[in-house]
Amino acid sequence: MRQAGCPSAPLNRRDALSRAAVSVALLALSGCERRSAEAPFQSIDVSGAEWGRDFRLQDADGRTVQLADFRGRCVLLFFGFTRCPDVCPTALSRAAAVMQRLGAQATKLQVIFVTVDPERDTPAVLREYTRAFHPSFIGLYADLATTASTAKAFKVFYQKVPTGGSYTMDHTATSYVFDPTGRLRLAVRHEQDAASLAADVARLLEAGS
Ligand SMILES: [Cu+2]
Repeated sequence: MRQAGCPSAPLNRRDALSRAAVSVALLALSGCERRSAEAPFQSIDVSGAEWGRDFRLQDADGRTVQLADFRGRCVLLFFGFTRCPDVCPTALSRAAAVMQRLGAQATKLQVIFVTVDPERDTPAVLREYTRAFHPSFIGLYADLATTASTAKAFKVFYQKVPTGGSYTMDHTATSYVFDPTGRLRLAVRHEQDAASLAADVARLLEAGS
């Protein structure tokens, strides 16, 4: 009865059945949660993480910047490089859209772009780049060793990829959100939309400092 050349059919069926079972279980779970607690964040909740505690980097004016400078506000942190063709512009455009959605609360969110390419992203380049997305965004940099240790502390991977006579950078596309007390709370997938990210940030702001 089963056709030769279609060996995956039984596997698919089993897969579909187990997926249905999982869905039912998840539905039951979410029903419970809705009664007892708030809905989960749309971003990945990394509250209590032992990593990503702080950074010490330079801003475009050469001032040392660390997380404590933003107490009382949420921080959206992203690592990238200004010559990035796609991922960084997308992430920063989304951050700008989040600002717009936050409305009056937008002053309570600081967006920070950390370059993983400090050799080419000079302070002037960084300033011009971040301001093109939103006047309040800031770009931070460090020497190569500090850049590497900071990225590692945030579980961010990056590496140079040669392109003919030049190079581009591969890098992690995750953004991070800190709450107003300076604790790392959320990891944001590159694919997540501005609306759900804005809702998550608003919730952290409402929870207070
Ligand atoms: Cu990028």
